[in-house]
Amino acid sequence: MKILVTGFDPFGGESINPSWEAVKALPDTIENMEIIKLLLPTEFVNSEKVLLAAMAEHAPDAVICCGQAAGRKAVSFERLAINLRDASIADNAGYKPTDEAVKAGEREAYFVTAPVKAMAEAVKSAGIASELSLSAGAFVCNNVLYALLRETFGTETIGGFVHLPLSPQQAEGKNPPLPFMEPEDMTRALEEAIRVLAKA
Ligand code: PCA
Repeated sequence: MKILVTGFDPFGGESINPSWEAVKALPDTIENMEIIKLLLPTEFVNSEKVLLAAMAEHAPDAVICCGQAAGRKAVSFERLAINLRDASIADNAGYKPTDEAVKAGEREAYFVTAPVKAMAEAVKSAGIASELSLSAGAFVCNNVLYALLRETFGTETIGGFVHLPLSPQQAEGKNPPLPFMEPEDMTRALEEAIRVLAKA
């Protein structure tokens, strides 16, 4: 099996993005699955293009995208993507859409096809806080997840999304204080979640 795992570049004035830090640190194989790591730009338009090009190139069996979600205290497995762009800050290309569709006139939402309950359970069993989430927001992460699930709809390709807390260095000095997680734990959480796919 081939698994494409993506992380985003830093945005919103941060100098790192814990999602890419965690993805970058993954091993190249997990239980005979080849792990392909890809950095996505935190840009509405380009992130979709970069993702779809990589999917066309590698034809992965599963795609797990990861992003930063300041304020979350656990590794969050998203359950759906909605057809909405509503940004509270500009993306890295300076684009700040309000109440726009990801794809005009298309379906309102897609459910992820990754086994999120088993994945969240596996992370919890490894002693790392995990949860399920009903909204990936309306910024670039949700947009990428919508694009991924639209592309894989009706196919065998598994699609999922993991939101990660801030890393300690990002949380330091934030007022009000925000939860954080150790980078090693975030990487291990992804590894445990991906391991579930070998049995899926
Ligand atoms: N998090 C943002 C976009 C990039 C990232 O890492 C989000 O939650 O939409």
